[in-house]
Amino acid sequence: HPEVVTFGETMGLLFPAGSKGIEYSPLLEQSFGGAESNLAIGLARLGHRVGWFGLLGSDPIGNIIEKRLRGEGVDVSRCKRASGSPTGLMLREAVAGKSSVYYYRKFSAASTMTPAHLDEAYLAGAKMLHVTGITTALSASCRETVLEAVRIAKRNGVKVCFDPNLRLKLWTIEEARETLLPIAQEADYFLPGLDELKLLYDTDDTDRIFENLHKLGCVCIVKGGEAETFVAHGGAVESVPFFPVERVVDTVGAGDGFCAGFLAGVLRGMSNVEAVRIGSLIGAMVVQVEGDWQGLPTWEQVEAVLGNKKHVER
Ligand code: KDG
Repeated sequence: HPEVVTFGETMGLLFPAGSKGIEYSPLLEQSFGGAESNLAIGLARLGHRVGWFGLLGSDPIGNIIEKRLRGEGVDVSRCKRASGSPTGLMLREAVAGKSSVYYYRKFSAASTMTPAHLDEAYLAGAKMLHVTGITTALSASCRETVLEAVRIAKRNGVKVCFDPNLRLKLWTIEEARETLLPIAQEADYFLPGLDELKLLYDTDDTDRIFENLHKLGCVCIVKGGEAETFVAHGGAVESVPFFPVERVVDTVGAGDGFCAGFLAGVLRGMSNVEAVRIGSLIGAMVVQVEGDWQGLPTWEQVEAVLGNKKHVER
């Protein structure tokens, strides 16, 4: 049975083959991405049993996603196909260092998910449920599905990990606040970015932000300080320095990689601070490789970087 269960929308991804923008690129490369499936790939590579499910379209992009996740060792046994709506798509470009995403996901298969898609026994058998705010922004029925999954987890003693993953292309900040903060209240682990907290709490005052986090009462891991991650727990705040990065190639997926590393640390019985170190190492590895999940390491690669194991080249 999976140790961690997660669900959400995974979309096809199209992006220019060269450094030109979409408008002037006759060729687009193809991949896929989704915050929750990125996390699932991350955990699977780190050696953990993880299940991801969602509603995909009955189309080639859906096939690519399901087959690749299965190939990565993610349990997709609860994944379903919709008959009347397609797998969502996103186009991405980086022009003059500024990256933009264009979503084609309204009325996607994933947005039609309802609480009826939840398998209570499957969720109840896990140690951890991971959900993100993206799913709650897709539709009212998706929001209800996340809330119901959290209720199922709580009544079965399954820990809840929540990444707000604020996407202001999907909803307004007011709508986001109203939905995301109550879920954070229910979570055992809350993993926002500092920039997201500034928007959610409508303040740049970090002291006020931490006061709010302390009131939540859960373990809060705040990503993206200047050069550090903060662990706010039990009224105290600890800071964990970032891992140095030689060259940032693509920051998308870094938060999901961080979260995978953090959860792997927690599952391996590490302290929150030690688990954050693993998370930030993985975040640093992901940003050095193009793609949302391609740079996610195996546990052996993590150990090699930490110096616990020697790398044998040939
Ligand atoms: O966290 C990375 C995700 O943003 C990306 O894979 C796509 O899930 C995605 C989204 O909704 O933006």
